[in-house]
Amino acid sequence: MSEIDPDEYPYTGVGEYVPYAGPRFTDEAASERAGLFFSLMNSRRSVRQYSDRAVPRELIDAAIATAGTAPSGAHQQPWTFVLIGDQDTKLKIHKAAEDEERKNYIDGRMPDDWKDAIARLGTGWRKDYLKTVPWIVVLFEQRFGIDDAGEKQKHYYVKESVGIAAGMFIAALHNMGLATLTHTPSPMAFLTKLLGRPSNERPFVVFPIGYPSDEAVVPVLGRKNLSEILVDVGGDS
Ligand code: IYR
Repeated sequence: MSEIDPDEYPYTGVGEYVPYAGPRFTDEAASERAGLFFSLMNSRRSVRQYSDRAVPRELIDAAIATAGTAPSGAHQQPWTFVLIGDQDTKLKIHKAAEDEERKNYIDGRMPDDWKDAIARLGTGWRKDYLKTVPWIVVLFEQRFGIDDAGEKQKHYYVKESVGIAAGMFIAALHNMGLATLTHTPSPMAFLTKLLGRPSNERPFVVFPIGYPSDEAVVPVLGRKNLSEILVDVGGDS
């Protein structure tokens, strides 16, 4: 192991260091893994029809643990995953979410341009899946922390950090054959109260989680291809 030269890395920091323990692959092995992982992730879709088949709690725990490995601003890990498995709470979330979505879709709170933008997704105010799924996870962002002395602690890059954790959560679930979707029943403030969360936390996204129903369908949407999302500014590296 090479020594860390404080002159080359003046910001190395004050903590202790251990050797990096992540995997190292040959280019060939990396390429094969890359293809497999792309195929797996490219089969992910937001699912709105679920089976009521039970999902072992340990699978959800594993997905949350995986999400918790996400990088975060100042390594503050500003996320809380609230797990709901009891039917009574699911029904309360279902009712409150539909109440908000009815105002959005039916009572004109959602502007026409927004309605137009999501029309091809086939969504509507009814959110039956919130009653069907065995689990709901509500991910909260911690806008600031509270230190041991009860003082407010500033959190950095909260949305970026929680967004990355959400992505890793979705990938972990998909890797297990579990389905989910990112539901944001806006406004979501009712979740803070309903789930008894402290005032430094704000709901970020609702994840209904379960096995897809055998009849589940998803809209034909296609994805942008690589040349549409990659800008190559030249060079061979
Ligand atoms: N939150 C609403 C509306 C909605 C908004 C977007 I942006 C979507 O991509 C999908 C739906 C709902 O969940 O129905």
